[in-house]
Amino acid sequence: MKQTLTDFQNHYRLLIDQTLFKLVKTLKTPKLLKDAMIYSLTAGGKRTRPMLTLAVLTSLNQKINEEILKMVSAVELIHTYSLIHDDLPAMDNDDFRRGKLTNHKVYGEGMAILAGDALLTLAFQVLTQNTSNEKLGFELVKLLAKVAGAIGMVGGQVLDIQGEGQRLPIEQMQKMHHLKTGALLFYAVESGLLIMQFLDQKQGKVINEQIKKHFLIYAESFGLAFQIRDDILDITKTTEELGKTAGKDIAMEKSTYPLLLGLTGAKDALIQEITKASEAIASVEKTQPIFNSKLLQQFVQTLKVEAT
Ligand code: GRG
Repeated sequence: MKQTLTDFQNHYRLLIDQTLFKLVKTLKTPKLLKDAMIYSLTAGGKRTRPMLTLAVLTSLNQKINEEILKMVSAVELIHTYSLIHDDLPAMDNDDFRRGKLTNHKVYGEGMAILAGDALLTLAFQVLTQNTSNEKLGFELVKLLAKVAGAIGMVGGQVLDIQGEGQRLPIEQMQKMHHLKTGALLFYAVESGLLIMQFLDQKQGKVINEQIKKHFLIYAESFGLAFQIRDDILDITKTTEELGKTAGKDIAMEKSTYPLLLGLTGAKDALIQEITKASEAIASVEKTQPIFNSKLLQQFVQTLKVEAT
């Protein structure tokens, strides 16, 4: 595989953007709602979650077609809804996200809530209407419902709210992050394995329990590393650099890795998770020559922060 992660991201970013835009643009729904949904969907997200699924599929030699692009985009609809709701005055109360005004600042609170609701439900509609293999559609819906809901991201958000103003024990903070941020990233990897198992008879067979275990260790450590990085950047970058209010975690008295471990401790924890993910994915390559770990290795390395 000659392709670098940057080439890969440049190529698929455009395709994911187009897929998401089309999914909403073609809805027969009031223009105002559509505008509010499209506003946040096209506000410059990095598309980390669908990109991660595509990297899993590509690492296993799966060709990407239009149907797969729709399937992998569903999680981005959920992610976008979660950010719109997270920014609301009743939650984190943010005016800016990705350098732009938050959804409720442009469309008002009511419309922002509804745009989030509509994106959330659209994700499941997309999976059921665009997956020709019905059993695969069902399995993806089942997994996405689990990671996005009360026992996943929403549950994590509740633990986050309950933890405000307290210094949580590290295990509790980790559990909260594992659900709030980790669950969708975990889905991004696991859904890639599911797609392989259902769509590619030959390659899908490669994914035995041992291989799956390594991928899921990668997914879990990727999720934790992603959050530790986010916590570090919140205190080391400016609002302009972040595109959202810096220092928000301290202002809202949230438990973060730098608060509990110190900045150096948080950076060490980040390196530990990146190494764990990297080793897990390297083990797949050792046992499965058909698998090329390059993209997934590069992907997790993008979570490093500069040492100071
Ligand atoms: C409202 C149910 C509900 C859940 C919200 C995801 C989430 C839960 C809150 C977001 C708060 C936050 C900043 C979490 C840290 C990790 C995170 C999800 C960062 C944003 O994800 P990126 O960097 O965003 O992938 P882009 O802008 O690239 O799409």
